[in-house]
Amino acid sequence: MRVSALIPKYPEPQTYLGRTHYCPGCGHSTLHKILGEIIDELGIRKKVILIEPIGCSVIALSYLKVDGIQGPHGRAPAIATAVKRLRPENIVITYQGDGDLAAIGTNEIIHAANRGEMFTTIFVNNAVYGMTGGQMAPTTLLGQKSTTTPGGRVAEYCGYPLRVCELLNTLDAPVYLERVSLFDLEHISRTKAAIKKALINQIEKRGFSLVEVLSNCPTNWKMSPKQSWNFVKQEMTKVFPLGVFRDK
Ligand SMILES: Cc1ncc(C[n+]2csc(CCOP(=O)(O)OP(=O)(O)O)c2C)c(N)n1
Ligand code: SF4
Repeated sequence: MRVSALIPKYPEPQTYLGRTHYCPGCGHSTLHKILGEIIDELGIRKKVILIEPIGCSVIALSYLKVDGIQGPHGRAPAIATAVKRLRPENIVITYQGDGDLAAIGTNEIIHAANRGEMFTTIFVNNAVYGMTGGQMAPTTLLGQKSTTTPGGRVAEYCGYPLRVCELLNTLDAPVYLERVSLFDLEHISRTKAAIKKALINQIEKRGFSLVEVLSNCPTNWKMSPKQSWNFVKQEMTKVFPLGVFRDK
């Protein structure tokens, strides 16, 4: 028997195109790959409309072979609302960072979730504004250094880290809210399962789902990829506990 016959044949990725521009070890790359796999597994590639944000993932559509719209400065939920209402047969996904979703566009996500819009949000919480050089985000931890909090975030001046899943869990309409992470293989699998579930919710017309993904920014945190994932695991999860907040 030839050795090649023993190697399992995996289907060619249809959606994820690979070769991203992200910094080495950045969670955005892993997340794009997972999202591509899920879209392939659900067979929805031709139905997906991805609303990409402002931030490092501003050109996510260059790496995922789906239709989409660029929704800068936190407005992805408004664009997604319009697209989903006009084209209910499509699968509409917003992909947003914490600067984009939880600072610049906080009102957008709260009202879209409160209206129970029928789209799916992937919220990437890496505790800083990555693309613009590591400024403090609403999700920056107390004491965490950023370019705008060089001595560490102080609650008296900057408030406290904003917990988006917990905030949205006060609303009646959302059907699914979960916080996951990518710091090891087990949690990458959990993230994949959560995003898949959120998309199945949309396929089954259940309502608004959001998956918050605790991610890293080794470049702006000034850490190696390994150190940055340890920071996510040991420090971020204390402030942003993982788990399902809503599943109805
Ligand atoms: C100097 C400057 N200020 C503000 C902006 C607007 N802006 C674009 S990306 C970004 C930060 C996005 O951060 P986040 O949503 O956390 O995404 P990440 O890059 O961390 O993935 C901001 C504020 C800009 N482009 N340039
Ligand atoms: S700056 Fe941070 S968030 Fe942006 S690609 Fe690099 S590591 Fe990722």
